[in-house]
Amino acid sequence: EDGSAAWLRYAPVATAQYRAVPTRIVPSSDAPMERAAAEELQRGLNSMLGAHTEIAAQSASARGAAVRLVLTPGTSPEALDSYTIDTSASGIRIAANTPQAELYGVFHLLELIGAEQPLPKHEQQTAAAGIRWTDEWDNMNGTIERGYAGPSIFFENGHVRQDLARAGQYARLLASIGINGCNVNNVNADLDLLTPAHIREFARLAEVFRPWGVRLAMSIDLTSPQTVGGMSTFDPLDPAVAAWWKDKVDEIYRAIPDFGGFTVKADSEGRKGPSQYGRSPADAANVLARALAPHHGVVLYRGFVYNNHLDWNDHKADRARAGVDNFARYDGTFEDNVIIQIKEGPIDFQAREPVSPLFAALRRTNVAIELQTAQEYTGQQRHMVWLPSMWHWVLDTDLHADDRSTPVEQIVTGHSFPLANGKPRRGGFVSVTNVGMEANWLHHPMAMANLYGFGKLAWNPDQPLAQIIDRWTRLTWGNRPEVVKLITTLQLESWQVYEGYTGPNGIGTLTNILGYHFGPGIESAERNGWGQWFRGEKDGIGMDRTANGTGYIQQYPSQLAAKYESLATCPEDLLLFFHHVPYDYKLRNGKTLVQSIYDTHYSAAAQAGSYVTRWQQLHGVVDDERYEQVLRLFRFQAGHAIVWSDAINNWFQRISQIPDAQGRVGHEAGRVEAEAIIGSGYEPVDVTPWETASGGKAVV
Ligand code: BDP
Repeated sequence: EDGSAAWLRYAPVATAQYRAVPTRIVPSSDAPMERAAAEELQRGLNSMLGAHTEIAAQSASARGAAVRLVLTPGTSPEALDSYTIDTSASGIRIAANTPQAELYGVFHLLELIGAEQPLPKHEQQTAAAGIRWTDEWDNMNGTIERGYAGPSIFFENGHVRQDLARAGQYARLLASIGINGCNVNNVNADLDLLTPAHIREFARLAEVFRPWGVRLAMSIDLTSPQTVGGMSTFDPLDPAVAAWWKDKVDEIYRAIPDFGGFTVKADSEGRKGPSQYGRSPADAANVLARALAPHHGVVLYRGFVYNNHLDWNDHKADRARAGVDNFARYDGTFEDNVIIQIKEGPIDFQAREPVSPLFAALRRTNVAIELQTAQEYTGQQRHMVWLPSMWHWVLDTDLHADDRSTPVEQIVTGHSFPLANGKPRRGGFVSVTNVGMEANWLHHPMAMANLYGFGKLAWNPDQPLAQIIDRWTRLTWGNRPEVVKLITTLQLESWQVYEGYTGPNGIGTLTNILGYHFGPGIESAERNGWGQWFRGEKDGIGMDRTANGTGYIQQYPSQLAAKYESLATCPEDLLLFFHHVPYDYKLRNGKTLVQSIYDTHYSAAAQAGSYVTRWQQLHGVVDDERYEQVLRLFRFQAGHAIVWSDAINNWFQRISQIPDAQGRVGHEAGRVEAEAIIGSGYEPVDVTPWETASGGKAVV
């Protein structure tokens, strides 16, 4: 059990309730996707039920009991993927409106069996939105930006890999959770990506995705007309530039007829963009959109545009404002195949942020939500953090646009504001995933529950979290009740535990901001030019984003703005995101802010520590290989949670000058400091920043 099968292990199940499942499969046709669906069904049934299932010729469809796959295509190319499953005396019928939905129906049936659930008499499922993509931040040299599980499965040495077996396996995993697009390269795109030679290589990748209904997409750099085309400009309003993009896109579609589209990061973190020519994001997005439209391709233009040279001394400067400031005024001017891809929060994937107000500001423009399965700021797959808990909270957040109910999930699925540029709205969900060559894809055996959960929420954002994690656990670890109970309990508590020992009360992830984003680095998160600040000062802490401060809160629709603006109604888990308050500010639980910070860190670190002993109950119950891997990671997390909570509590005690009421800070029980050990050849040294080592010292 090396984890490579993820949730598609197809382990044997108790067969009693599946006796009536026929052993004959009648495919809908011999086309590649339909063939893949029939073969997947055969593989799953044989493996889980110990059956000898055969795939019949299509013409055999009329006679005898069978699992029948039926394709009834609709007329609109924009129709959402949909399938039904019916069981009756003559067998099981899976009917779908697209070949990929047929695959989804097959995977759903197999999932029910794998999780030992009863089969439905009749079930109908339709995707919540058309865009259900992953973004992979892979570079063509084989490295992955913010990838934590080995090198790229797509590229090496500047080329698409020769052996794409793993890319094909990944596409199958994506299809099994309803994902229909995969952008394979870094949003910080290689500048020579679009050369003819590379496009031919990308076509090979698209080929291994195709049987799984996963459309290949690419991130592109807007300077490509210069860097690849040799032109003197990349001004999106220059007709020659528009012509270049049109030719380039036509060339791509000749090689990849089902190409999904482009993702664009521009005018952000050093990437060039339309601002260089005084042009807008709409100008840039639309020139690409017009080239892609005849082929039904889309542009996912990222809303992650901000000035990364903000001045710390300017108390009005606020990176959180950038989304609305840069995009709201262009609402309604984007082509209808442009989708603005908005990170879930206004900063950058912190352990908790409020929802981006840009979702409510774009009323006549397509939008998709960008979530991050790669745990960049949430423990980098060395800590267990089940992010669907956070995502569900985000998707459920009601922005109250126009004083009516407009939860994020209704916005990104096109229900709250039904039109974009006069056409039915398109939108959806994107996950930055960054799988790698390590056998189990994401390093931590628990981390694939995040990708699984993403797929499930993208298909149906209303699916209960408890059901999602229950299914994942059964498929990944087996159906034994004690296994299911323990793993689901741990996963469901993990986000709040992580938040508790890293950054509660909306302070954000107090991590090393300038480098690798892992472990505490509190001072480095201030005065750094990147605007990711929490303004810890002598008098108090937190970013003042009220009307007196940066004014960010006013970017929300009025009801929500009023709630955040007032200390009396601001949710305390976002308090320091919105307000600058004194350290002895009284929280609703009666504790002072600083005491609550101390207590939360110690108790969350202790809870993370408890994962180890709780996990040990499964020794000999789950397979040894994954048991040991998880045990090792839980031990690491337990230790690192202590490092985190010590660092933050020491820092708070020093800056606030208010001691912990229980006297723990700086006197943590059971601690032996490395510098207190007398050893030859070692010397204590001061550590910078001091808070990242207990007592500010390490030994070398
Ligand atoms: C930040 C990452 C950086 C990405 C950027 C982005 O640290 O590596 O390039 O987001 O999303 O979180 O563009």
